[in-house]
Amino acid sequence: MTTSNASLKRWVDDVARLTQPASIHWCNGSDAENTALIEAMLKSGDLIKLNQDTHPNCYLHRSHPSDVARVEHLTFVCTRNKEDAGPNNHWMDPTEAHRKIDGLFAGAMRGRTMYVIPYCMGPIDSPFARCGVEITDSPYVVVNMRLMTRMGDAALTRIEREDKYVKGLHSIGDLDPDRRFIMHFPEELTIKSVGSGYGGNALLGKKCHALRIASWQAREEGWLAEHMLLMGLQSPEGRTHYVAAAFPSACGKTNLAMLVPPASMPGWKIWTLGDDISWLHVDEQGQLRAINPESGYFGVVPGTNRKTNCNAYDMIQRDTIFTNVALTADNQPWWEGLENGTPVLDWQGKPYTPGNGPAAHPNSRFTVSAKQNPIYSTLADAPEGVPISAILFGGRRREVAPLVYEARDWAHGVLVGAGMASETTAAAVGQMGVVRRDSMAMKPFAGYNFADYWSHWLKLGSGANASKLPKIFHVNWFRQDRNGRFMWPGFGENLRVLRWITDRCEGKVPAIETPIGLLPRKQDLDISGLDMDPSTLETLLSIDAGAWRQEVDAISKYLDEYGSRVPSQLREELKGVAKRLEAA
Ligand code: GTP
Ligand code: SPV
Ligand code: MN
Repeated sequence: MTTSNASLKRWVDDVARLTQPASIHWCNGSDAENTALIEAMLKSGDLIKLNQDTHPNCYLHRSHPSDVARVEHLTFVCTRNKEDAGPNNHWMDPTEAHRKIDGLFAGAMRGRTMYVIPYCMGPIDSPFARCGVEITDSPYVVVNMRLMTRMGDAALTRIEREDKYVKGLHSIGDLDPDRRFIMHFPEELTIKSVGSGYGGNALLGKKCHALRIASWQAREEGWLAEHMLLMGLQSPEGRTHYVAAAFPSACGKTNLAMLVPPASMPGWKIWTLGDDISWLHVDEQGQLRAINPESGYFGVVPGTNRKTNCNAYDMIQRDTIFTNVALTADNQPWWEGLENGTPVLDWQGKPYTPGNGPAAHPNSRFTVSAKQNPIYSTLADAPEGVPISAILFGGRRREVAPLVYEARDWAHGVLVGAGMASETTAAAVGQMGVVRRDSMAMKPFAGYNFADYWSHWLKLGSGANASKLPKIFHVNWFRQDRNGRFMWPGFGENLRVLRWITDRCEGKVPAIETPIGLLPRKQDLDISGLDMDPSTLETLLSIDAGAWRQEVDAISKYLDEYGSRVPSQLREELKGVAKRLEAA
C-alpha cells in the first residue's frame, strides 16, 4: 500500500532514506492489523498478556524505567523568531533543531519496521477536525494511536483530498535521556520526537499535534485548542449543559468527565465527550462550540476504583492497554488505590516489596477506546460539536483557592485562567507537589508565547455573541486541612459544585460579590448527606484577603516575565482585583 498524494509519498520516502528501516508498513486501522501487531509485540516482549479470564484483550506494556512521563525540559518549540515561542517554552532555532534531531534519526530504524499512521483528530466529517501522519518505529505507538485517534484508511482519504496535514516523525531511538528530544516546528506543521516511547512524548496526535501545533493553527484561524475535558450535565428535568474544564495533568479531568452522580442526587446524568483535549470555535451565531479531537483515553490508573469512579473502573476491564502497572500472582493488573488483590511484581517487573515505593508507577496509564465508556455521549461524533455553557479552570491547591468561584465576565475569566497555579504531579518528569503558574493548564502545551495566547483568548471573547459567551469558573477539589487531609470529598460529589455552576448559568441563584469573583451563598451549595461540618464548608468558601494579596503579587510578577507583549486588558483586570482586595 502507498498513497496517491505526491507530497506525502515524497516525505515518507525521504524519512525512509534518513532512518533506513527494514520495511515500511502503511497502517489501515483494521482489526486484523491490530491483532497482528499485538501478536508480534507479545512475541517481542513489548506486551505482556494479562489474565484473559478477568481482563479479556488486556495487555501490559512496561516502558523503559527512565521513560515514564513527559519530559518538559526536553520539549522544544522551534519558531523562526524566539519571541514567538515565549518564555513558557524551551526554544531552539529551527535550522539548528532539524540538524540536531535529524542526526539522531539517521539510521535510527535500521532493522526495524517503519509504520506510517494517517490519523484524523476529530470526527472524520467535521470541518473542525485536522489530520496528521505519524511515522514511527514503535508498534506500541501504532496500537495506542488506533485507540486515541481516528486512524487508518478514512483518515488517509481525507488527507489525500485536503493535502494539508501535520507531519510527525517519531523513533524510540536508543531511549537514552541524553538523546531524547520532542521538537515542534509550528510554522512547518512538523513534529520530530526521538528517544522516548511514552505517552505524550510518542503518541504525536495527542499533546504535540492536538495541543502544541493546533494551538498555533488555532490562533491563525481564530479558534482555541485547549487542555480541557468536555462533558454534558443533564438535570432531572432533562436540560443538558455542556462544560469544558481545564485542569493541569493528573488533576482530575478524566474523573470529572466520567463522574458518577452520588445517590443523593437522583435523576442527574453525566455524558462524557472527552477527557483531555477540546477544540473550541465560535459558530455563525456567535456561540462557542467544542469538539474532542481524540477518540480514546490515555488515563491515570492509580486511584481508579469502583468507589472513586465505577465508570472508569468498568471501562478498563477489557480491551485495554495498561502501561507501567503492577501485576498480581494470577496476572491481573494492580495499582495503588485498587481495593482488592495483592501485587507480586512491580511496574518494572521486579518482585514487589512493600515500603519500597509504589507497585504501580504513579504515572501508570490505561489506553482505551472512548466507545467503552458507559456514559459516552451520543454527540461525541457530532461534526459541529456541542454548545458550551461554562468553562472551568482548576488546579491542585492545598490552600488559597476556594472550592469554586465565578469570574465577573469573560475578560476577568481570562485573568483567572492566565493566573491559575497548581502543584506539579507525576505526569511530567521533575519535582512533585511544587506550586507553579500553569495558565489555562497549558504551560506544557501552548505552542506559542503565552502573552499572545492570552490576547487571543481576549479577542475570541470579544468576537463572540456576548449573551452567548460561556461563564467562566475556577474550582479546587484539593484544599487540605491542617493534617493534610482533603477537605472536599471530590469525585462524584463534585456534581454538587457543577450543579451550582449550572444554576448560575441559568440565572437561578444569586452569588456573593468578593474581590476575586462571585462565590456561592452557603445555602446554594447542597452538602446534605455529606459528612462535613459547617465550618469546613465555611473554609472552603472563604477568601483570605492577605493570602490573595500575595497571590495577586505573584501573578503580577508572572505577567512581568512576559514583558510588553502582555495585553494591557489583562493587567487592568489584575489591577481591578488588587483594588478590590485593598478595600476588603
Ligand atoms: P491527565 O491525563 O494527566 O491530563 O490528567 P487528568 O486531569 O485527567 O487527571 P485524572 O482525572 O486522571 O486524576 C488524576 C489523579 O487525581 C488520580 O489519582 C485521581 O484519583 C485524583 N483525583 C481526581 N479527581 C479527584 C477529586 O475530585 N478529588 C481528589 N482528592 N482526587 C481526585
Ligand atoms: C498529561 O500529562 O496531561 C497527559 C498524559 O494527558 S500524556 O499524554 O503523557 O501527556
Ligand atoms: Mn493531559
